[in-house]
This record gives sequence, structure tokens and C-alpha cells, in this order.
Amino acid sequence: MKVNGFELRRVSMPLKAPFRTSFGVEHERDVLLVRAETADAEGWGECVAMSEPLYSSEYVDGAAEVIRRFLLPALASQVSLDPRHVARVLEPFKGHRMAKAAVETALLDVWLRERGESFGSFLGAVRDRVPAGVSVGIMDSVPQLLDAVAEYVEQGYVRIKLKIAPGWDVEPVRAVRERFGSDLLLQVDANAAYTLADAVTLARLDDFDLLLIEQPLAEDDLRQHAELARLLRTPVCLDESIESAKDAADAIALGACRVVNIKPGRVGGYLEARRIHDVCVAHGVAVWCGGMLESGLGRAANIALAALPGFTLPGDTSASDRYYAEDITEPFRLDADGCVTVPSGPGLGVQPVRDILDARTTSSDWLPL
Ligand code: OSB
Ligand code: MG
Repeated sequence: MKVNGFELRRVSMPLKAPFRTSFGVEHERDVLLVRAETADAEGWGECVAMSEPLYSSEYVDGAAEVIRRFLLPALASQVSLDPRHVARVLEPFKGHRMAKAAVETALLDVWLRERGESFGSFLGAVRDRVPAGVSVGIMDSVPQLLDAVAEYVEQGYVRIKLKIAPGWDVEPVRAVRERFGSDLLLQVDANAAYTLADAVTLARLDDFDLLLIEQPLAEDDLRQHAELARLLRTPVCLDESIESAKDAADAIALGACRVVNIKPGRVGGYLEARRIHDVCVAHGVAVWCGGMLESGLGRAANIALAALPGFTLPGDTSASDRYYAEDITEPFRLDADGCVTVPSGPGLGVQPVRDILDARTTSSDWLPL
């Protein structure tokens, strides 16, 4: 495939409500989009890096810099670009998986659009709709949390994930369980806010029949996660710790997790995400598709991934209006039964609405290849 060049575009998307986690509060998403252009088509990749390096070491200005300075020049030396080989070309550059994922996704999108094949079909989707969960941030009070959860349950979300942190764990979980009953699919996400010394507190969550506890300990605490997993009845799920299929294989071998949250951006793209899926399926480990507050562009590909057979738990693949008053694509909507529809058109199957995208754009750079 002959690529003319790439556009790096920054888009400012205000969240409908602040999203608080154990690592910070997000008011607005500063989205970096990569657009790959050929003579016949264009493709989009959304970088999931956040404004500050709090979730992981990557951050959006750093991702833009590494793409511009290292990743695109490395691709420029290729005679012809096959998106299936991009990760290998970028391999010498350590880390920067979110930056690499955005570039690879833009190339996959344009390549699939030219071939007339959808992301879902290419990745191996076996469903045309996927059940949607919702991730609920830390609130100022339990009554405020109950109101927020009530609204999501009312809208039809099939699973609720509560963000937790020391001081905001057992009480909010108990309150949600009591108010919404034992049928509600409920899980928690600590974003690495605890240590093994908190095992006694975390074990108190065992009373509430949670689907899982996501990333209780630090990213590099694999051994400690294995130890914690032995002390809890609640299954341990890893998010931040799993950056590759190798990490997933190691974590499973150690007994550090029974579930994996797969976020394509975190692991370097959809191809590595699919490899993680395959490793987990081979070991009988359940997976689900995580999110990073993506716009409709990133969401489209996540929903396609979530349609693979191993994705047996609902993902953080919420509708556009969970996050944004106005999305940059046609909005993703929640069906009456709590599912979102996998796009079926070529590539991502969605494109930016030009006027909205332009109105939200804060900068744009064209980098010829
Ligand atoms: O840990 O899963 C996480 C959002 C930003 C960064 C990290 C996480 C999250 C979420 C929201 O939980 C997922 C979503 O709905 O996109
Ligand atoms: Mg998480």
C-alpha cells in the first residue's frame, strides 16, 4: 500500500461530567488522531494517551512527539506499507504502545477501506452486537453515586463498573449492591491504588459477589497480584499490567489474574489485542474490552474487537452519550437490550462528521511520507 502521508490532528472533547479515578480527574479529552492518506482513501487511528502520564507512562504530547519524530520516519523507509507488518518495523522503539497503536490503526483502517472489509470481519468477530457496560467514576457522596448508577441501569447498561480507591471502596459497593440487588452485574476498578497490605480491606469486597476486581495493585506487581488472588474470592482482573500477549501468558502462568481487560491502545494495537485474546482463550481466561473514553472513531474499532468469541464479559464499550454531548462521528447508541451494534462498513465503518471534527480541532499537522 502506498501512503501519501499522515495528518496528526488534536481534538478537544469536553466530557459531559468529570470522570474521577484513583489517579486523577478528567474534565476533557485531548484526543490525538492519526489520519493516513492514500490516493484512494483515508484511515483513522485514535491515540488513547491521556493528557498526563498518570494511568501509564504515556501522555498525549509525548505520543505526538514520538509519532512525528521516530515512528513515521521509520515507516517512510519502507517501500510499501502493509499494516500487518507495521508493529515489526516499529519494534526497535521501546514502549510507546499507545502511539504505535494509533499509527497501526490508521493504516489498518485505510487498508481495510480499500479492500472493502470491516474491522470486525478482519479481526474475526462472531457477533453483530455486543453487550455494553459502563464505568462509573468516583463521586463526592454515596447518594450521588446511587443516582448516577440508577440512570445507567435505567438506560439499559448490562454491567456497572465502579471506580474505587482507598476510602471509597466497601461502602459505595455495599450501597450499590443493596440498592440494585443481587442480579446486577457489578465489578470494581482500583487503577493500581492499593498494596498487598490492603488485602484485608479488599477481601471485604468478597461479600458483594463482584464479577471481578480490576488492577488492585501496581502495574509491575504481578507476583503480588498472584498472592492477592489467593487471598480473595473475587476474581482478579488485570488492566495496566498487561501490555502484550507475553505479559498475559506470564500473568496467567503466575496465577496473577483470572480475567483480562484488553485495551487495544494500551497493548500497541488491535493485532496485539487479538493475540492477547487468543492466549487467554487458550487458557480459559475470560476477557473483556476496556475503554479510554474514546471518541466514536476509537469506539468503533473497540466494539469490533469486543465481538470476538473470547469476549465473554461486557466491556466498557458504552454509547457516545455516556461521555460526550456531541461525538465526532455519528453517535453510537445503546439498544433497548443494552447492546451496541458492531459497525459493518469498510474499515472502522464510521467516519468523522467533518463540521464537528473541524470545530473541535485545536491543531493539525500534515506529514508527507
Ligand atoms: O482503567 O479502565 C480504566 C478510563 C480512562 C483510563 C482508564 C480507565 C478508564 C475507564 C473508562 O474505566 C472506560 C471507558 O468507558 O472508556
Ligand atoms: Mg482499568
